Amino acid sequence: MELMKHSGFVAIIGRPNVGKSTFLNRIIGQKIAIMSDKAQTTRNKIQGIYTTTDSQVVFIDTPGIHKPQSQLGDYMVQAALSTLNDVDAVLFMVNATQKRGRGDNFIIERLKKVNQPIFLVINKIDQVQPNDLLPFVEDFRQALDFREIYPISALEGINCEELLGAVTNLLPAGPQYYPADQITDHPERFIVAELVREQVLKLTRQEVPHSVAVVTEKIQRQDQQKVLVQATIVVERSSQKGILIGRGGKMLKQIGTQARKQIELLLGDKVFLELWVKVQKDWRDRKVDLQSLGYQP
Ligand code: GDP
Ligand code: K
Ligand code: MG
Repeated sequence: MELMKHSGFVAIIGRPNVGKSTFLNRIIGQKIAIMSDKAQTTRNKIQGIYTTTDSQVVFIDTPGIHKPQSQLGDYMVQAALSTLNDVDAVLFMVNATQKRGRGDNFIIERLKKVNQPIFLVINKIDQVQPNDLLPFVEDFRQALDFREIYPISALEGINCEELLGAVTNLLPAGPQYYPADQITDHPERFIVAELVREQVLKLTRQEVPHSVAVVTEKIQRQDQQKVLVQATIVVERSSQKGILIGRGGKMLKQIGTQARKQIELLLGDKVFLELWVKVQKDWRDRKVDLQSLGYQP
C-alpha cells in the first residue's frame, strides 16, 4: 500500500448548531451532511474524505453534544463522544456569537482526557465584530490547552483553507484509507434519505422535525439518465402524518420537489422521486425501531 505524506482521522465536535456540518460540506465541496437551523439535525457520525496527491484527511462530523431526552438522543451523544478516542486530532467548534456555556464546559471536561491535539475552531465570525473576538478567545484559552485557535466562517469560507492546511500538516505519514474518488463512508441511499429529511426539517416545526426518520426503499437507474427514487418518511403519530402530507397533499409535494433537486445534484441525473409517509409509534424510544432505522450503537 502506498504511504501518504499525511493521513488520518479528525473529529469535529461541538454543541448543536455551531456549524459542524456546514464546515464539513465546505471542505468536501459537496453536500454529504445535511444542515439546518434546528438542533440535532445530524444524527449519525458522517465521514467526509478529503484527498490530495500526497494526503488524505478523514473528517468525522458528529451529532451535536446535548442533554439527551430520548433513546435516540442518547445514541447521538454516544456517537459523538466515542469518536474522541480513536482520532488523530480534534476540532472543537464553537459559535463566535455565543459565550462559553454549560454545554461547552461539558465537552471541555471530556476533552481534558484526550491526548491528541485539539484545535479550537471559532465559527460564524461573519456575525461578530473583530474587537469582540479577543476576549472570546481568551476565555476559551483559559479553559483548555489548545494546539491552535482558528476563527472561521464555514458559511462564507473565511479561513477554512488555512485550517484545513494546518490540520493536514499535523497528521503523520500513513496509509490511504479510502480510494481517491470516495468522499464519504455512507452509501448513496443514506445521503438520499438524509436529503429528504433535510427538507422535512426545513419545512416543518416544533416536534415534527425530531419525530421524523427517512428510509430509502429503492434507487433504480432507468434509461436516459433517469433515476427512480422511492423513500418512506417515518413519523411517531398519525397527527404528524397529517402535517407532513398537508392539505390536499401540498406539504408532501413541497418536500418532494425540494428534495428531488438536492438528490439530482448528488446523483448527477434526473430523478423521479416517490415519497410515502408511515406511522411507527414512538420509534425514538424503541431500541428495535432505532436499529431498523439506522441508529444502531
Ligand atoms: P451543526 O448542528 O453544528 O452541524 O450546524 P449546521 O451545519 O447544521 O448549521 C447550523 C446553522 O448555522 C445553519 O443554519 C447554518 O447555515 C448556520 N451556519 C453555519 N456556519 C455558519 C457561519 O459561518 N456563519 C453563519 N452566519 N451561519 C452559519
Ligand atoms: K443543525
Ligand atoms: Mg450537523
